[in-house]
Amino acid sequence: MRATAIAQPNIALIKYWGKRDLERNLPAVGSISITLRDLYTKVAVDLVPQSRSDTLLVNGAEAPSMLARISACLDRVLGEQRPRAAVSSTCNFPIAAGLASSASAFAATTVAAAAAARRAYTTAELARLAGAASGSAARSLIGGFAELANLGDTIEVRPLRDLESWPLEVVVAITESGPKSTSSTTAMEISRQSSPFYDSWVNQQAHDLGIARTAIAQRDFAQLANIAEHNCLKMHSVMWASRPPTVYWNATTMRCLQTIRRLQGEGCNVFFTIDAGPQVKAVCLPGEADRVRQALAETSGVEAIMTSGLGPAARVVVQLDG
Ligand code: 2P0
Repeated sequence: MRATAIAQPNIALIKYWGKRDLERNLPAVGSISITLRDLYTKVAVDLVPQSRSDTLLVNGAEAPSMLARISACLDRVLGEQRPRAAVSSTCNFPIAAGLASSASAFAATTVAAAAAARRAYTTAELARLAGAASGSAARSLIGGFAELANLGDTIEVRPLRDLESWPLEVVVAITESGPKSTSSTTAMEISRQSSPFYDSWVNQQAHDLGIARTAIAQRDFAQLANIAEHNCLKMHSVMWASRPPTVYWNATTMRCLQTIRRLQGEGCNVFFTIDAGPQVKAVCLPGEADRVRQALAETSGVEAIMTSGLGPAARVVVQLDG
């Protein structure tokens, strides 16, 4: 039995950084994200009962380094006695470069595996399964604006607003397309164990989530911009102060921030956010994307630009027997 699913990456406006339970991959904080439309990962899962091992192709090439994590994800969705699977993934943007490729990959894998085996999971269950593989993947089970609530011994995702009713646009400035030097899982643990700012980060998150939730409900762009930039800079401050420090930024990252500050000074409705990598995501009101795109493209060191509107939830696109 086979199924193919597509999932879009999501960009956190209020960030997930830190784990409360490493074993079960439970986050230490809730988060709020937007799911993107034009970036995607498409995953086909083919259950092969006669096979003895899983296989993984990423963009047509064997990817042995990622296979263990995919196999563990399949175990969670289908149980350890499951048939082996041939998994094939295609992604239209750089992988492991701070563009949430693990969010879209694990959301799509979870949804495709469940569909291939005809398991009728609810969205809440799929989100928990995807989140156990990669925390941010849970949010890609929701389209538009999503909140991941951290409820103690579990997580819950819910939509905050659909993608049509506030069609924000995102311009991504790629400043370095290679894979990141430190995985987010490793960097989060270093932050938790050694950053003097970690506890205040965790303690202030409910406050930031509340402000962002209200800003999204009221479509208050200025308020959302203010809290999202603050939350992003706070997350990076936690990691800069850890030992060893984690600095994902490069000089071009900083230049992009200066470009965005200049645009804001000129009255442009745009704000920045940066994840576990050096890329800069500029979130703007509809109609501002061309101007933002041009300004970032002219910023010295920017390698490429991707633009996207808000996108839908992870979904099955093909389901076949035999
Ligand atoms: C986020 N990031 O909220 C934050 C902001 C990166 C910076 O979620 O360890 O790959 O697999 O649960 O989901 C990236 O971390 O981490 C991430 P794991 P994940 O989007």
